[in-house]
Amino acid sequence: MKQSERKTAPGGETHQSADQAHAQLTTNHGIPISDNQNSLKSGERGPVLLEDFILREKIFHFDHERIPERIVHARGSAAHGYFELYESLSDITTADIFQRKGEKTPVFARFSTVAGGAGSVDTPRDVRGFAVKFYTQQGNWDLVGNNIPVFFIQDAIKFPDLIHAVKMEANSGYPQAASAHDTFWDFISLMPESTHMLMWAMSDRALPRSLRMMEGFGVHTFRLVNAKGKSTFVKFHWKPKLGLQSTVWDETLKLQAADNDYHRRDLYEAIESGKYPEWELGMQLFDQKTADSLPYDVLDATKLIPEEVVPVRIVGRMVLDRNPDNFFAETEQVAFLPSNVVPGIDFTNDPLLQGRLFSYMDTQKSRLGTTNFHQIPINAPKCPFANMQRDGMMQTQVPKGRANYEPNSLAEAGEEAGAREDKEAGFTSFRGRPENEEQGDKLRIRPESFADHYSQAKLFYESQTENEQAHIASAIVFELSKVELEHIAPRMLANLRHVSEDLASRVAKGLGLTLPEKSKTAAPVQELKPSPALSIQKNMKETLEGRCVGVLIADGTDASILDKLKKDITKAGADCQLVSTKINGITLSDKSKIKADGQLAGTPSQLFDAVAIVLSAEGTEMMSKEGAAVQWVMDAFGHLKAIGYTEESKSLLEKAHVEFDEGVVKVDDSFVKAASKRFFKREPSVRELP
Ligand code: HDD
Repeated sequence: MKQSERKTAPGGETHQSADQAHAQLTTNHGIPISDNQNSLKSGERGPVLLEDFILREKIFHFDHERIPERIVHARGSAAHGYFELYESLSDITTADIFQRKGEKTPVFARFSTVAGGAGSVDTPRDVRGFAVKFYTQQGNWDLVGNNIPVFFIQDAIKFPDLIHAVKMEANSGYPQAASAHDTFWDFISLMPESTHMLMWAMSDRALPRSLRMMEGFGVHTFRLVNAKGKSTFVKFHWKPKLGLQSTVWDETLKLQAADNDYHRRDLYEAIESGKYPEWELGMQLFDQKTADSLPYDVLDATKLIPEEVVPVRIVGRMVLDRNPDNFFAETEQVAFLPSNVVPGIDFTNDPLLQGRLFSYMDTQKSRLGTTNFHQIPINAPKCPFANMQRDGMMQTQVPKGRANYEPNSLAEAGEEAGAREDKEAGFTSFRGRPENEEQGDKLRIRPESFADHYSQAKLFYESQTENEQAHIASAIVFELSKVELEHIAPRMLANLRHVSEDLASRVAKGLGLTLPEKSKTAAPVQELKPSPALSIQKNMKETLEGRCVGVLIADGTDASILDKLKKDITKAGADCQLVSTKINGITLSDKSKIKADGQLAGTPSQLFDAVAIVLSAEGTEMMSKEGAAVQWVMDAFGHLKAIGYTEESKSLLEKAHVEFDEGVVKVDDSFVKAASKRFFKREPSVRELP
């Protein structure tokens, strides 16, 4: 019998009825509903009646449940939390959030991919959005950044072109969530200013292991302004407590098949289990003199300032400790606006930022349908707010009185007079520099200081480890191999020669092409000192905290070894997940019965940071005949992970062609230490790198 049939009694009534445990079911207009199972018909087998307002309202609402997805960053996951200030910054800024040491400010953070639609996978090669709404006592401050500190373009007027080029192609509607196609590389190869960010996008930064293990950046140079009106330039950084970690490309591809929601689930489950994700907020603070001394323009969003040049000062931390109650109401409806700054924080003339100040407000109107989107609870400030703006679609506030204009003298008649401006505490824009370049002629022009498109791309490449450089080269080879128009790859190679001759020739070799002449540059390429802070591998934390270890078990697995292993893994701050051919009734060596967390066929090893194989001799024999088990071990090895094993399991490793290097250890005390890292040195033995 079908579920639906079981629930419904012969008369078409359900067994449920409104009682103390359930609120009364009503229409949206409060009319109680007696039957939510059957539409209103004329006769038992007759036609459905138009009169059925209960049916019509339900279907009407359902038909309109979807709103336009974000034009970019459609796929995202979010959480609530707080920001806690480590030290007062009152000497640098009047921003209320930065005044009182130890004070906590509520936040809502949303992480996203850029190119894919709302239902696309979590793990494509892509930039990740890192947007934080701070509900400060002086209004909402939105820091809408990415996990990459620079951007593809310098001027907002190119943003629609960039996004059209990277999204699925206009005629065919594919590829979804992938930059490996003609139009992206056509555009990029014609836009040398994108080369620096391209290096980041082709690096492991675009393959984060977890949203909890990536950095965030405000990208633009902003200003902090103090009580004396003095401005300090600032670049914002988020540093993850769990350290930086990425996956390798083959693992990423396989993750797309293993779990569509890999990052979303990881974030949600970490918070549910009380392992609250945490980042520290850092600031690069510098003055005009420093800005003028740098060999690039701080208003150019394709440039970063190496941490070695201007250090990052850590000023507080963000902890995400609560999942949204409702995905749509919160994660989908949250509206970030780079124009949301609070007194004490201000913009610079970065032309990309200036364009964003318009774009986000505009997009909310088309997504959320009304200028009153700020009244949706997730968007509303948590401090009082009042002005003379009125009405509009979906107005939910009921302002009292007639003070909907200003100035008014209604107070003199004892009437409610409404809110007034505050000359002292109100937002005042920074006046600009005395020798104000804002007073020039009207021009559609890029400043000369934005002309250098390759020096920082080169800086980034040269700051990577050898293994990371190889990953960049192989990513470009992979992507360009998908490009069908034959004139695009040579044009890209001609540009890459300015980044690095080594990189260009590796890519050319990988594509089977000869190196073309160098392209023309608008400015000479400078020698900048490499910045070790830009490499993931040079800064990786050796830790198992926040990670997940998969343990392959079967009937006969040694109970005491498994028990100790589980304890060691948990003690190191990681999750331990048991994987077997069946979920229920696994009988261990001591005859105890346990449950596995995942069935082998649906729980491949790419879901784990390290694996252990704890099988008896019979278990090993059985698993050796199981293709998925052999693949499980083979992939863990190929994805450069630690593998722990028991003596009895050894032959399964041999069957999977595992080479016994420093990352392959016996499941004893040394496993947790090995599991705390990845073994990049192993890579040349498992795949050819360009
Ligand atoms: Fe953007 C969304 C980050 C340039 C126009 N952007 C969006 C989101 C992030 C960023 C994280 C998702 C926010 C969320 O979770 O809801 N965008 C950036 C960064 C940029 C950038 C770091 C460069 C430094 N963006 C940029 C430009 C424009 C836009 C130059 C337009 C001129 N971005 C948008 C948008 C979106 C958006 C179309 C889509 C949904 C939304 O705003 O709310 O307006």
